[in-house]
Amino acid sequence: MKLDMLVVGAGFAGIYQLYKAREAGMSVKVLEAGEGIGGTWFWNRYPGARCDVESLDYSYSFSRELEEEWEWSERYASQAEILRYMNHVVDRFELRDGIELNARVTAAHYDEDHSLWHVRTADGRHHEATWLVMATGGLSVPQKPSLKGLDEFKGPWYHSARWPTEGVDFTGQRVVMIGTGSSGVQMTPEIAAQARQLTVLQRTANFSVPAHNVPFTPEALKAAKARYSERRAMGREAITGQFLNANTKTAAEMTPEEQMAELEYRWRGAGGGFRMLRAFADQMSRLSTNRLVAEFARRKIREVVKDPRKAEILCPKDDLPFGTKRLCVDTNYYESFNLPHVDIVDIAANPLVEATPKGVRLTSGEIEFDALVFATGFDAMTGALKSIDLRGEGGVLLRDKWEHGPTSYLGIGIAGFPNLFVVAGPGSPSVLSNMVHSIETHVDWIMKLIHTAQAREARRVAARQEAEDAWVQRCADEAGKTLYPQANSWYMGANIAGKPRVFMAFVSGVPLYRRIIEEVAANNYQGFDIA
Ligand code: N01
Repeated sequence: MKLDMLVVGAGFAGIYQLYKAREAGMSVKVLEAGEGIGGTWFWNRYPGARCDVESLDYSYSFSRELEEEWEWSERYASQAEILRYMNHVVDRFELRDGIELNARVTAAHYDEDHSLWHVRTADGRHHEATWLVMATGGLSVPQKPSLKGLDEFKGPWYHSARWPTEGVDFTGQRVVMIGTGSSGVQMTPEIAAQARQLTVLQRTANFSVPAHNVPFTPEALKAAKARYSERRAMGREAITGQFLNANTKTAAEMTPEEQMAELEYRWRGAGGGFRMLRAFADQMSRLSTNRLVAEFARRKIREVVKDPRKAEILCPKDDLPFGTKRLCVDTNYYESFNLPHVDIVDIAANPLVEATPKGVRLTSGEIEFDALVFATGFDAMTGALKSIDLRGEGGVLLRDKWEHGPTSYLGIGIAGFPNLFVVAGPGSPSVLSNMVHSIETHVDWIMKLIHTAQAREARRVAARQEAEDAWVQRCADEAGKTLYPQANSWYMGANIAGKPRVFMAFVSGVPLYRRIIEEVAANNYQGFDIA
């Protein structure tokens, strides 16, 4: 049966897309690879997994009733609580029967003669739809490093993004963990609390800031909810789609005492988390200002970590501007290294050579342990889309089109791939923003475009190549005005060997981006052919 719409992925994006398409009276189905809904929050169930965007912001805003009735228990929600929330949303809005689980999409081919998409799943099933929405997420294809001889290792190994559902008990074990991004930083204190010994292998030190997570008291939650619409409105006008009380002054406009007071406020309890990215208006564009923040953060690390050897390894180097690799937000990460059984090893200086039956060999010698944990991240932004045999007009394979990096128009449409939309894809603020906010913005916009096409009885909606080229250039130009491209980050594709080095997100913020896409819509969807 031909559907109006197929959606790939049942995370935050796919669930909201299903809700909106049903509200519009469309026939729609979501195909989800996992055996449960939740996307990133289904797969990433490693110890300590928690969202580092505050729960009151990292949640749907489309339903006032939902906002009212759901009670977040903490300032930053745990993976388990977010997954409960997503399941609640699916049941509350009666969406479950629109989602097919265990349905990994392996191919999607555009049929030019009939203006529709043929979609196949791993078990050989075939579906057809006019519209195809890729809600596949930016961080859904895990990266296991090609550690030589891994098969030789006799103990168990785990990846943060494929954690066993039943959990892992490390009590009494010697554990080695590779990777110090957000996942590794969140896991460290949790594994340290169980293991007999934890050795963290770090290739690049990144900055991490304290979350200051707290449970909500009923009074605090009630007060926050009383001003929820104001909070959402402030979020919409903030660069990352969440209100972080951004300082509008540049560092040069402040005295050294004012600068320090600003930084202290952001590091301490009243601030915390991503507020540290907004201490000065020019901190992501002027190196001298960024260095003030970086030096402040290094001082804090040295204050917390008592062993100077460990502290020096944990301090990010001067060639990594603060925040240009995704900032980590932690609870007791640096403090964990004050425990005698927790150590950090700099594998840039002392490289990892291979796995052995009892552990791993570094240049300096072998470390023996019982269990190995990979916190080595993802083939970010493009991994999920490129893993599908996704073919547009003329049979062009997306994988080939994106050989030199992802290209799109507004991060939503891809020239040559009509009637296909990407939610929070490369070329949009996506991973630099509060994802749930960006997802709602995209889905609402996509639905309006579809309504426009339907009202005109159009069968084909496609981004124009020249519009895509101009947008790709604009994204690169905007990124070039910032310090972001200086880092070897996953934003740049630098964490995957051989991946093209391109800054993959729209860097200039949620409010500007929203104004651009609203103008495009107001100008008759300039840059799209609606035929
Ligand atoms: O992955 P990462 P992640 N040998 O890519 C190292 C989101 N997230 O899973 O920096 C040795 O950040 C790598 O080293 P280097 C968030 O957006 C959100 O931690 O490439 N080491 C790095 O230290 C986040 O940014 C939450 O030199 C290797 C680490 O592994 C994104 O997901 C929580 C290596 C990978 O860090 C990804 O985070 C968790 C190798 N071959 C994640 N390959 C929230 O709280 C990689 N590394 C919302």
